[in-house]
Amino acid sequence: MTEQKPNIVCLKDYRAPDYLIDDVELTFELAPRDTRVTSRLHVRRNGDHGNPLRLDGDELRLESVAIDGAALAGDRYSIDADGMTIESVPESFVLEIVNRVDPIDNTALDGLYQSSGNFCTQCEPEGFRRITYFPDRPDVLSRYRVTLVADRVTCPVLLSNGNPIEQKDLGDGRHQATWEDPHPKPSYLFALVAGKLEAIHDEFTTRSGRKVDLGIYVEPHNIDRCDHAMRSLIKSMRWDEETYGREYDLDVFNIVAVDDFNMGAMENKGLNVFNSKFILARAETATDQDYDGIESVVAHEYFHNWSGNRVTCRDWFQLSLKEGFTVFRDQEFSADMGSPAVKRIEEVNLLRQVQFAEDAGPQAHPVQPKEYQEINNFYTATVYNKGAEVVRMWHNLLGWDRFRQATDRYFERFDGQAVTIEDFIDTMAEQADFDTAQFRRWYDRAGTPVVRVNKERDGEQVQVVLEQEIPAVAGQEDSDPFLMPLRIAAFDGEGRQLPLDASGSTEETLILNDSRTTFAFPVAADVDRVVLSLNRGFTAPVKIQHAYDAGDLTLLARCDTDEFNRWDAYQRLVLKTLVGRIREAEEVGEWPETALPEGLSEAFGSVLHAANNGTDARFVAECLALPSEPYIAEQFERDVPVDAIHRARVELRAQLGNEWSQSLMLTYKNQAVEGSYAFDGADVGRRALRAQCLSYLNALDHPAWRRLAVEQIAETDNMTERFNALQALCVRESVERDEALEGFAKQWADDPLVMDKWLSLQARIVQPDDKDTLSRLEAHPAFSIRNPNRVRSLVGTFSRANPVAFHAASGSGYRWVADKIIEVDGFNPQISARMATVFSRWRRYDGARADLMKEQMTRMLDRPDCSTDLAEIVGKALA
Ligand code: B3K
Ligand code: ZN
Repeated sequence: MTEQKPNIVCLKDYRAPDYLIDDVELTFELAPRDTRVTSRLHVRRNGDHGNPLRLDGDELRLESVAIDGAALAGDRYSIDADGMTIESVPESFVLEIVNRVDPIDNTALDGLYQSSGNFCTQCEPEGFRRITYFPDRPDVLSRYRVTLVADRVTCPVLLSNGNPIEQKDLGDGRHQATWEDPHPKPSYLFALVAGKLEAIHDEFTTRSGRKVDLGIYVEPHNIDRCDHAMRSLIKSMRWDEETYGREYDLDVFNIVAVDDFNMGAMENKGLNVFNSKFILARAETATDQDYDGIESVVAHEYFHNWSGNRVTCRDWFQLSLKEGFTVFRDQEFSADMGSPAVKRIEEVNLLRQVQFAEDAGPQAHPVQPKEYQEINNFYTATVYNKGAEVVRMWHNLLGWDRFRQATDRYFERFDGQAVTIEDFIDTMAEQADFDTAQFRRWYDRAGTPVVRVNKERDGEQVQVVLEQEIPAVAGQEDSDPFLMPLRIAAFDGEGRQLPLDASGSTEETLILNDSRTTFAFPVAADVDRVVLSLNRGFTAPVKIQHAYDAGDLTLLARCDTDEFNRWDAYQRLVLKTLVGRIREAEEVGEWPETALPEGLSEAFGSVLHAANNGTDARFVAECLALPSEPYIAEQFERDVPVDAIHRARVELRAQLGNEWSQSLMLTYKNQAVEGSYAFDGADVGRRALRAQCLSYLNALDHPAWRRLAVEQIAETDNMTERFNALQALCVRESVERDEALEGFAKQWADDPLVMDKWLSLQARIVQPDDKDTLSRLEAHPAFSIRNPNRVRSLVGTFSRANPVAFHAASGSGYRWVADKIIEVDGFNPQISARMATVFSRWRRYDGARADLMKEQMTRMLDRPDCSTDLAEIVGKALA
């Protein structure tokens, strides 16, 4: 066990910086080993005090320190493990520091490192201190002038933030380029890239007439995979002007794609650095899902230019200020680019599966956390996705016009400043006619509220009672109610939408702000049945409990005019069937022989047939997708029946496939896409629906359906259909499956992003205790433990999407994953800590499994060199 006491950073301890730095001049003499960094900081005292100057620094080799040109003797400053202190300094001065770093040894991918031999940086949140000594906190904003010096042959491209100022040859085989960023920014937005890269270029003229040169830089062999990202960038720039009135503010905007990257992408000012997964796409190698991901991540990083860069965070407790808001912005952008209902379904799926789970476990924290040990552990679904839901509620409560007035004011008032969530709330509150103090609870209180809804019919009136229940989590035990908008409607037994008031309006947004809220509406005496449609469009990020019977859900799945709720009703129906079977098996002690419930079967058929009657095929595909095993597991508070969940799901797929095989086959044929691949809404929908049909059919042990998949692989021109068919074949064991997997590996051996798909498909199907397959995959040339994308594809998918093997009763799954985490922790703590969250909710599993999980967590923690990142995650889980 690490004996060191964790260093806890608390929001309440925030103090303004003692010194500000107006201008930064950096010179990098780049080399894989011994990169020399010369930093000239124009420092100014902030306020009246005699405090020393403290600079953060991590793993730096100091060469010299000088103030106003005079070198400092060793006794004028001190160096410790976290930085440098200079005891007495003038009121304002120029501090020159020279230090060295070794990018080639930087395996944590944080700070200045190399990817495929090219230099790149990642500084958010605390990576800049791994480059040079600096007050590495977001409330110190400076103008940067950066000069890069490097070998002309190995580094023909030299990029940094802002606008290019000059480039020259140094005559000794090296060249240099200088970049200047006129917009003051915190150090976390600094970036440089140098290497052998090629670019595609385009341009965008802002509505006030600024011509912006756009560039996407990639390794030369990827140059034919950048067009979709460029189109996405241009669409994002236009959308932010049209929707939020936000214009771009530099002469250039560059994006660089790198293969080794800890997360999705980074919004460095004017120089976004991306995980290549979120840039590279062409029809033969990327799926529709990849195309979607690229569009939304490119948009997300671009939108940060205002929500994050121009207006930034005072400290890291304010992270959701930029992330929640920017996620909401990118969600709305994607909704506008495609199908709003499908987009909303995807968002809620993620929220329910990842954020609700996080919010119910040992890592639960509010949207604005109050303390942390390692800030990198707080880039979470709560900060990002629940944060976005909270912004969405502002938007729903204020309405678009007032919300937009508030965002205009926010950007204008705080432009160039580092601000707080409180500042955002205050600006929204100026437009609000409700109790914003109560609304603030969404930022302060962890846990997912439950809203229990009861309905009573009293003659010609329906009385709806809504009660809030606030779970005790993470030491927060109060049960004060939240303020939330909840959109509702009602239907009669024929599926006709009922008026909710005398004016005839058929939808109401209730504002719940008490533990108990009632709402009544009149119904005609001859209406014999009333079915409520609750939390339409998922207006509030809560769990709704209401005693729906199968008939209610079937009716809503067919008739609800809110598409999101139509999907939700169908999913609830499926979930009800699955959970019912699992519980029955538990009760009787053996697996029940159960026929397919008629209501569910009919609902399935009517959803499937809706695609032939003009319903968006993509929406239909979303409905037909069975709830994932982890989401089914969420329905069980303890002793999660891992194996029964798997079995029930497999069995239901086969029953539905069997019952509807003819219609599935017909739909599969009808939805075939004519012509060559295009990333176009209608075609994407058709492919998604065909994928579902093929998966249901392949749940049956019949060569004809396997042949269909094999033919699809052979005949298609694109990765979406190839991958979907392979995935369908993976629904059960077969010779065809094994041959297809082998053929795929041969064909795409040289394409790491495609091989990630292959790794994850197999991680998903590897059987419990099959150590040989895991060893074979690990040893495969497509895998590398050093690359985060590979690790996520193999280890991440195994631990999150293959519960039967991860939770194998022998403990072999836990052990294998823990081995990988320990190995990764030796060189990349951000990734090991993230991987370890899969163990966090060990208490929900039966005693034997819980003990085995605990044992592995103790093993991870009980190492003298356990990183602080991993120690925080595992320590909290075990506490
Ligand atoms: N802001 C970055 C995330 C940085 C994560 C550092 N561990 C990407 C984004 O949310 O846009
Ligand atoms: Zn972001």
